[in-house]
Amino acid sequence: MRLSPACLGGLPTGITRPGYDRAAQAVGIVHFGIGAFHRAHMAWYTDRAMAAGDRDWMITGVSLRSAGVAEQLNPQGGLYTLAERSARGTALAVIGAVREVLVASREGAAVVAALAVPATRIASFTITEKGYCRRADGSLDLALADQGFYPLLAEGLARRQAAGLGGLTLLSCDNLADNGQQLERLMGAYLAARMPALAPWFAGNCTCPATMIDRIVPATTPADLAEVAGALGLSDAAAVVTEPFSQWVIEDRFAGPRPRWEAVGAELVAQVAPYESAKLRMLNGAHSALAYLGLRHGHTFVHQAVADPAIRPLIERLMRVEAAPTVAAAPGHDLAAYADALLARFANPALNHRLIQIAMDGSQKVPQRWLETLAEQQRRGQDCPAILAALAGWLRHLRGDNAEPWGPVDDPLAQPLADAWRHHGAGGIVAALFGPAGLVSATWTPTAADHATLAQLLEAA
Ligand code: NAI
Ligand code: CS2
Repeated sequence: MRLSPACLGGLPTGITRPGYDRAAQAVGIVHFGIGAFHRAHMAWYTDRAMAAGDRDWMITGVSLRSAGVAEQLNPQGGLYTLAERSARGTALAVIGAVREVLVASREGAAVVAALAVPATRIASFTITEKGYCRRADGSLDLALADQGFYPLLAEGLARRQAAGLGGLTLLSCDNLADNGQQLERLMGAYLAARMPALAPWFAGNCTCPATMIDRIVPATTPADLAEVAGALGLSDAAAVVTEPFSQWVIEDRFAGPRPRWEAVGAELVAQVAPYESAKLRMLNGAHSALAYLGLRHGHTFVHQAVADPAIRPLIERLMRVEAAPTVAAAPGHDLAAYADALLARFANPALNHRLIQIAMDGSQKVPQRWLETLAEQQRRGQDCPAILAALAGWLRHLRGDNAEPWGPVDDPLAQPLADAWRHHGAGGIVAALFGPAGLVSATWTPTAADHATLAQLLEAA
């Protein structure tokens, strides 16, 4: 039998279940990209906010690419299990905040209608870094944007304007630097090009707060589903697995009402940047380094790579010596203790976080994870040997060094990056990717010394 609202009463004791009347709650949030992370993070916060007494914050999920998650969640009435795993064991909770999932490709009109309902106050996003459709210089790629969330959101906002409704808060929960500001700029650019009459209304009525989002959520595996089914006595096609840790820092700049997420652990602050740059440059920077160096050393999971004495010192250096000094920490945020806590999280033996998942989409991740640190340290005249070693690991990955056994490179720029390797080889690949006309990013221009170090590292491989 499959998990569904009718089964909630019969779940084994010890499994947390929704602490509110789901059927009585209206939808207040439309979420684009309802992948594993959203289910383990924002939906979990929202579920607990409603359990704490908040009302009408159910979530309508939107799938932009495939019907998979709709097929997992809709037959279960939106219910799914969240499994929190650590060395101490697993805690299970059934989360009730999702009402349904719409598939944009066949239910676009329903997505627009959901955005235009008066009770909807927030449109949120976990569409991966590439979902924002940015070019290497950060500008909007209009042709790509026409295929993504932009037209649906624009149409929904136009309906709200026409109906005299308030604007929406657009909440990006993706790992981009300045995610709120970027979304605001990109949506503004989309409207300027495609619906110029709506642009001033958007600017005057909608807000895009920045967020720092943190919880390690590996892609769910068949073994995870089997374990959850064993504990539930029911199958659950939409279960997600995560660590006990979670953090959410949100810029308190909403266009209208919002859930009381602060009652369930979120931090509402005036400035997210200090938390966000620490997280992106230290956690994510270390994660990507573990991915490319770990795959090279034959590892599969993060906990294996971080335990490898050939890799660990580089990761420590990357976080503590190279990234941390570039971060203007928030008051009371001890970055040395933060690095210690990150290493302990990476070592979680119960979380089989695949390096190949983190290695995906490097062209979209590397700029905010490594290149901003490199650029800042370059201004200070400091070298970053750990990041350069990781960067060489990524370049080798792009060359296809990990194709056996991991398959082809999974990156929206895979083809142009492979072409760049073919045309430029080890001697020219660095110049082709970085700097003002680079394929990947303009934020960091390598010096002659960086070129020499990278050439040496690539040769040694
Ligand atoms: P996932 O693979 O489970 O879900 C990704 C979602 O994004 C899916 O709904 C997919 O359809 C959508 N998507 C993919 N490419 C897209 C595109 N080009 N345009 C529009 N939508 C697209 O991945 P998961 O784990 O949910 O992560 C998603 C994002 O959440 C990450 O890229 C990151 O920015 C953020 N995040 C993830 C964390 C994690 O540990 N999994 C933690 C913190 C943030
Ligand atoms: C990871 C992140 O997949 C990746 O690239 O580095 O998703 C990481 O798990 C999260 O940002 C942790 O909050």
